[in-house]
Amino acid sequence: PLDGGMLFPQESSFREVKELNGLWDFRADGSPNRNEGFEKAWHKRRLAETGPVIEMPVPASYNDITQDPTLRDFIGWVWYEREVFVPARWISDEGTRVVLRVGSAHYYSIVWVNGEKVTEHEGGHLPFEAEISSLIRKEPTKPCRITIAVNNTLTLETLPPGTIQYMNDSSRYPDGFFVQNIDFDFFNYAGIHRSVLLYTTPKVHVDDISVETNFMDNTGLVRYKVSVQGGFNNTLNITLMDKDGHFVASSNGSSGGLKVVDVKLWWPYLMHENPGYLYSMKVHLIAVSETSTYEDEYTLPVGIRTINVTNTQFLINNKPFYFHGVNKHEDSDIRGRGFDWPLIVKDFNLMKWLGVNSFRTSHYPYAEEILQMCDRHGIVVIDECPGVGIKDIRSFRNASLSHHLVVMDELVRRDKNHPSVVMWSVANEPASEMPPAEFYFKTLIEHTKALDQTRPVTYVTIAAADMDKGGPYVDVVCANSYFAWYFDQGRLDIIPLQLSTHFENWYRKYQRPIIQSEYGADAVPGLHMDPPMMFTEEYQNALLQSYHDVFDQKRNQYFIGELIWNFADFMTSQGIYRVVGNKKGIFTRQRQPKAAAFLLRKRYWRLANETG
Ligand code: GCB
Repeated sequence: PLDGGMLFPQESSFREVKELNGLWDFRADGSPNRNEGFEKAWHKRRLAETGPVIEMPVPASYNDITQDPTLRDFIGWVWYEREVFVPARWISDEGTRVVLRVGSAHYYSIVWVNGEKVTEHEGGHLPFEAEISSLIRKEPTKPCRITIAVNNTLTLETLPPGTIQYMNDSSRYPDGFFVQNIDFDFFNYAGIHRSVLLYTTPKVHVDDISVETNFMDNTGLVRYKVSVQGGFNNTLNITLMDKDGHFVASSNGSSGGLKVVDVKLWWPYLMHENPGYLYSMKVHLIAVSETSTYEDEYTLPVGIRTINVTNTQFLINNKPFYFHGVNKHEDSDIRGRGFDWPLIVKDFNLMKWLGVNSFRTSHYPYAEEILQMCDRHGIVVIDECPGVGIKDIRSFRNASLSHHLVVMDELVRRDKNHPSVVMWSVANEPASEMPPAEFYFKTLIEHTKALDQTRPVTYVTIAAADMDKGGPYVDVVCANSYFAWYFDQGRLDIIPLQLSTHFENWYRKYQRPIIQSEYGADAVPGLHMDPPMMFTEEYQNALLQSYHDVFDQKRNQYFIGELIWNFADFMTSQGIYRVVGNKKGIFTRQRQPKAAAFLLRKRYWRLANETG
């Protein structure tokens, strides 16, 4: 189990937050062994004193910021640094705890403050933090220098995995020439992708909160657990308020239940006239130690809802839920995978315009701010960990599995309280037909279920039902397929037969509900042909339409959802299958609609009326 909680930083009367976003000094370590930064201890001095630096925005991927192809495709350590003034009151008040938090960095990070190492973290897409209170008190009058070294090298033990291949034929490749091999279809963007923050809590503070919700008839129940760090004599008061701030229920102590009379349930978008209803749970702490008194407060949004899965249905609040949604990426021009509010809000507006009620966080956990928006808007989420591209038999070994289990620990710890998150996905398209996959997925799924007993668990498969080894362990079958695209290219006429057979095989074997978790076709915007040909907007439309006809036949049986691949075009590595990235978006990378967006919109609003 992990040490401590990972509550989203929040301001309250007893907590402050200071964003460190903006321009940082930056240098990629281009030395042949990529190790000069450590040999010369760049963290000991200002980065600008150890060599040339450039300005780098945080948050952003560094890859597309400059005109330098070496930096775009860089593999190895890059160094970020900036100085920050810490408010004097944070330093003088010994009862204040100061924490440095990185929302996410890709992939391996080491953090120093004033030259002293404070933490390291393995894995992108998830937050990490370090308490730096005593360090900043050592040199109270100087600005505090934060250095973060980030390495994007992928190995067989990272998630996603990757390998480095050295080319040794000196008649064809220069000395030291290497390529990175990856088995996933998106650009390996790197850098500091989410906000870097300093935040404070009282020394004795609310460290973690977990809630589980239920209801019976008109009465809701919120069961909670609060953990506190430090203190002797802690008093915890818990107050639940409705959306308008009116008192609903209260309790005290570190665990208990709150009863909600005339409960307003959390409903998905388009399933109810008032979707995304959130209560606020205020956790108030007074801690008395031998010498002092501490006070802390943290407010958690709480949506009251239940999730259940039967052989044929996915139930939210005991009502069948049909997923009509999208797969996304955190991806856009220039900033790559960097957090960007205008992009996020635009995407939500587009999703609502489309009539989307759900999405999958393909292929890694998205920013917490995105999940908070899903909570508020009632957009249902399948929360996927970065287990993508597990294709090499060596990535099923124990060392890889151990890391995968830790990533699930971190993911569940971060996202457990979001009502929008209705299912965990532990992987995307692994080589689940390989013999070691059975033990691997059994262990991984059992582990995830032990962490969270309230949500179903799945992984997304591309294998056929008779080959797939992890199928017995999932609650919902999430199956991808690309009929008439990667196979039988151009032959739209085979879709009805092949897709029906595929579904029937899965259902017969496992009797689990099925989601079409990916399907689609590349379309280069503006390319037209009738009769349709591959890569035209007409072909994308025709392919989707053929899939939809089959979905509609299975919808009242065991078929519970459709997630198009993909919401928008996105960047990939270079290769003959990709014309400047993957073009299966129904929107362009700049979020303009292709013809398919209008087809989907018509369908989703119709489905909302029929199923909601
Ligand atoms: C898939 C993958 C996704 C790819 C997509 C494609 O099966 O899960 O990451 O981008 O197919 O377009 O090939």
